[in-house]
Amino acid sequence: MTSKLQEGILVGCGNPLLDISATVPMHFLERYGMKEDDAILAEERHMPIYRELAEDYQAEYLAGGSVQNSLRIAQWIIGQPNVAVFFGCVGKDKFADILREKARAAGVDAHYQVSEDTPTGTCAVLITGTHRSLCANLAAANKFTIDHLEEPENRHRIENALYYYISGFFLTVNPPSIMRVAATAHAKQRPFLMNLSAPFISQYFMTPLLDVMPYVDIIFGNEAEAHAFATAQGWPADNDLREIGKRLVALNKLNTGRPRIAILTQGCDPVLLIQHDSVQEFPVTRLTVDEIVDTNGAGDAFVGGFLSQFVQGKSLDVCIRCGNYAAGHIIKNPGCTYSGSPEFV
Ligand code: 26A
Repeated sequence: MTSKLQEGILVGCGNPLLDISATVPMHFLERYGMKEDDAILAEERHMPIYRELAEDYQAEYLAGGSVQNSLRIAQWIIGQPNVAVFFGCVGKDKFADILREKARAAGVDAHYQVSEDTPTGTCAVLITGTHRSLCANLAAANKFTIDHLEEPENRHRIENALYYYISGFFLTVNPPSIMRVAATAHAKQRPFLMNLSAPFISQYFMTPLLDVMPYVDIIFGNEAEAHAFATAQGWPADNDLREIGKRLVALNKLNTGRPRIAILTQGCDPVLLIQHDSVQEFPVTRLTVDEIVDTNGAGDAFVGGFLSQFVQGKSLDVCIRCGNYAAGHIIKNPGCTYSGSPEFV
């Protein structure tokens, strides 16, 4: 980082969650009807998972929540605090204190709405080898209301930002807030970035996702999420990822002066950058199994690395290379955490 960035230029909204992470045997997932590398919302039958992980599997507690992860990683790479502002809802408890402290330490300017009567959300992270399965109990995160964005100081923060990033996950909580931020971005001609987040978002939240899509300048996703979107849209089942990317960028867009871009990751296979009819590939450095601690947060870190360069006006090429660097780094650390100073040049 050489030149100083304006504070608060990047605004994100999401679910602040504390990750409860442990390595478990496959039969643990099977017992709860969960799949490897999936992300779901907890139902009543999943509630015992959190206690089981803590009592029987020496679970680790780590700051999580997809957007907050991305912003922490972006801040780590930018190296100048308070470039990123985060909104989400937590409870009044110890877990909220941990999240607040981790955000602050990373340099994220978090402004949480606080629910008086609901605990901070948690996410069970079930590690099986190089896979991870997520089960989120949103709790307080689900209590987020648009009132929080309407508080004068937060309204000011949103108006003053130059870049906006919201996860598809947040569609499960508060679509009106997403539409509000998207409309502000549009009115000010500033980039609005979104993530497909998980297959279940396209399966069950397609209506609000399509409502916001015309505002989306850059859409992120991995191969499973892109295929889930394609299936939910009724696109041909044999569509390959490139074809799905081209269809994603061709969906209706409000600001036609800035054509949509899709960035699709596929694990250790190359990242695809889709613009108009062109598809570019960006290779990923393959880690050995021994180097992998866990893949939790890899997608979020990719976005974080991307954002760290995007807000500095760097080319998409540099943004994606930094995304790959950040994802590679956090895979070598527990959850979406980093160690040492960033080494991206
Ligand atoms: C609405 N859901 C299901 C979620 C999440 C989520 N963040 C927001 N909303 N489900 C899992 N996560 C977070 O994703 C990160 C890994 O990509 C987890 O907290 C984890 O840190």
